Amino acid sequence: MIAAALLLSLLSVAAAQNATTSLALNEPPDGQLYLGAWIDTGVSSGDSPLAFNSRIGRNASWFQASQNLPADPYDDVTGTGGIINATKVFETNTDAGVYVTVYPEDGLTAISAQDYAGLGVQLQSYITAGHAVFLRFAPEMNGNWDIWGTQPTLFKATWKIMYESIKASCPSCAIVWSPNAASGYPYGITPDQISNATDRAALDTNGDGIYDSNDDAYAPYYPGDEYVDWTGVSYYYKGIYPNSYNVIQQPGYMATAMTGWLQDTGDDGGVQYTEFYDTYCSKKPCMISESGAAWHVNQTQIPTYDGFVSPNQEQLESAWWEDGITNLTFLEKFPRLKMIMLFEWEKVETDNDIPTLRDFRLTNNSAVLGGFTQDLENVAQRYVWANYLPMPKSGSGSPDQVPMPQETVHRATPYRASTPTSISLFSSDALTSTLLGWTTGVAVVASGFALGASLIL
Ligand SMILES: *[C@@H]1O[C@H](CO)[C@@H](O)[C@H](O)[C@H]1NC(C)=O
Ligand SMILES: *[C@@H]1O[C@H](CO)[C@@H](O)[C@H](O)[C@H]1NC(C)=O
Ligand SMILES: *[C@@H]1O[C@H](CO)[C@@H](O)[C@H](O)[C@H]1NC(C)=O
Ligand SMILES: *[C@@H]1O[C@H](CO)[C@@H](O)[C@H](O)[C@H]1NC(C)=O
Ligand SMILES: *[C@@H]1O[C@H](CO)[C@@H](O)[C@H](O)[C@H]1NC(C)=O
Ligand SMILES: *[C@@H]1O[C@H](CO)[C@@H](O)[C@H](O)[C@H]1NC(C)=O
Ligand SMILES: *[C@H]1O[C@@H](CO)[C@H](O)[C@@H](O)[C@@H]1NC(C)=O
Repeated sequence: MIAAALLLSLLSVAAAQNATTSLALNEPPDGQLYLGAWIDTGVSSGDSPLAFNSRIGRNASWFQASQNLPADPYDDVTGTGGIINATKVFETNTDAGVYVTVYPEDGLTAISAQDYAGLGVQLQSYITAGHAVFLRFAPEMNGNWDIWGTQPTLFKATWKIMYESIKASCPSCAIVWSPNAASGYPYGITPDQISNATDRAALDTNGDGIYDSNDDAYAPYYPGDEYVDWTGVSYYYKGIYPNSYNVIQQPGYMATAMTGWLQDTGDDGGVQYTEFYDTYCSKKPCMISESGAAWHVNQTQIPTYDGFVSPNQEQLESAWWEDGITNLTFLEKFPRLKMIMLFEWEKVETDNDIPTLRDFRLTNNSAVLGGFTQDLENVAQRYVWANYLPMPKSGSGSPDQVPMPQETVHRATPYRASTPTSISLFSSDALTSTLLGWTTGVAVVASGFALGASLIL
């Protein structure tokens, strides 16, 4: 009896362990993670997943692309709009997954049941062709730079409908809930920009009548564990105020995406923004859904104080990857972080009314690429790489079976890519001539934030 009871309890311990260690959809084994890339495949860049793989000498496991829902008409001049062109992933001749970011560009209420059904069929066709799928819907919903932002009540209601609709036709699609990383929250957003009283109350999570960094940057938008397969954050380094010149990031900056702790030299030693890792990576695997450090190709407002030395592109970018992507201390500290997605784009972004051309790419400049691939070599075993799989030629799920856009329009402006265009909140008054480097800069940002962004609801 005792032996049987012991056996039974051992079995239940084993079963419980199995339950807690079972992997989520698309989750790589413990001790490993994915490296994915979001490539600018627009005609003006001419880049492709195949060319990216060739540059790094490895086969990335995921490639990201975005489309709107309802889909935009296809533009045959820029090659944008419509639905994503998954052939660009298939032509790597690997089983790399298709990571689809979907923007509800016409607003959360503009999506019909048919739109979801069509998206589900589209995504399922990639799985049928042998390519796993992530769907990241309406990302960065906690910011206000996109039409679906700062609407927590509507967002959660829409999300549940989206989740159930997609799962009905694409049960193996892994659906990613992915806010913007909390640093700088609430990103200068004022209560009058929140659409209604219900949402204003929902965003004042500590109920003190003030919408500020003490409020939870994520919880108001979380639809619940039963509606999420993976979690993630967008995370970038764009310099220090006013985000228009090149300066090396502070050590441990990558960890801030997980812990919410942003170090500075102020009285408190830093600012505690909403913690991410313990809350959102424990029950679900998590990812950095898009990421990069901005090299300001055309820097403006360069500090003139003695001792400021502008880094070169490789120095700036290596500080970024050595702090995260190739940093074993970082990877071991956050083992539930199971994907890092590179934003391989160069684009103009505007912060504080200063537009700069920003190069986030780790594989374009040859010195940057050389340094990156060399460091990646040291941690290559840590990452899951794609295997080889011939490109599907015909039949269900092959590119020729995926519905391609019928409509053709000509548009003047290129298709957008998603990154917050403004996360610096502070007037230039806050920047004093005593700026001495990143530490002081971050302190200025933090104190400017405390002064400027505590707005009464
Ligand atoms: C736990 O998982 C292993 C491997 O999948 C399996 O062989 C074993 O029977 C499972 N144990 C229990 C108690 O479910
Ligand atoms: C990457 O995939 C291609 C195409 O299948 C294959 O020929 C090549 O050997 C792979 N490269 C590596 C480094 O595995
Ligand atoms: C999709 O990508 C493939 C491979 O690069 C290309 O041949 C094809 O023209 C593209 N289709 C569209 C509609 O852009
Ligand atoms: C940036 O500066 C370079 C070199 O001065 C120039 O060729 C380029 O046109 C500038 N780009 C932008 C977007 O201002
Ligand atoms: C690696 O990550 C740890 C933990 O975030 C950090 O303390 C350290 O400075 C990083 N190393 C480098 C070289 O950036
Ligand atoms: C770097 O990007 C530019 C476009 O921004 C492209 O013309 C050039 O071929 C790229 N170089 C490499 C080595 O990828
Ligand atoms: C804000 O109010 C709540 C409660 O009435 C509604 O459910 C939301 O849909 C509404 N949000 C928007 C953006 O209209």
